Amino acid sequence: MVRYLLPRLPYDYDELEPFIDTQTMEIHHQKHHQTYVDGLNKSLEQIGGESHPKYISTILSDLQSIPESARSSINFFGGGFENHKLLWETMSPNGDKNPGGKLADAIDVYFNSFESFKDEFTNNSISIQGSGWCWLVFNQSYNKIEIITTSNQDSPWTLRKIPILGLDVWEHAYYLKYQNKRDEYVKAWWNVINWDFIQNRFAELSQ
Ligand code: MN3
Repeated sequence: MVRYLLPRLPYDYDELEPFIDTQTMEIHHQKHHQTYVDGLNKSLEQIGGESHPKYISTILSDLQSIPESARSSINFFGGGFENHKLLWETMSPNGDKNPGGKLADAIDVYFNSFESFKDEFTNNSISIQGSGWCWLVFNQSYNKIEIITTSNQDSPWTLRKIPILGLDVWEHAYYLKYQNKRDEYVKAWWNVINWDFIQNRFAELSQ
């Protein structure tokens, strides 16, 4: 049966300094993400590995096909696995300050400008009550991009929306450096976004 593995980071733990600190990156990747990987594998074992081989995004898009006994744990651990995988991929120590290509055009169409997109995304992130994520997603049904928020580890895939960019606002993502100041963490995070990766992802999705 397929076992999920902790994805490697595309940079070192200290490379997102000073915006995201080394210790937070180490604990977030080695401990928190590993917990989601282990929980996902265990949950799939409990249902005998049926639904495999499939990408986790396919499983999350059709949770109703999972036996009810494992549905909520696969939602949580599978979401946690996939959400963090994207989080690592969408950060970079030397990213551009803003997107280009078709994504830049789409942002202008749906949010007027990159600056107003950033404001809206920031406000949504800060307003999440408790733990969750803020997302830029591609809504395939309407062929458009949207900002959404989800609670806990709920993945946009469970809403049949494709995550393009996601920000983790669980306290474990920022508490060591920023304590309760989530707004300062969100502001810092804009400095480490891998727009190159994100605009390529969007270009492939929106063909
Ligand atoms: Mn996290």
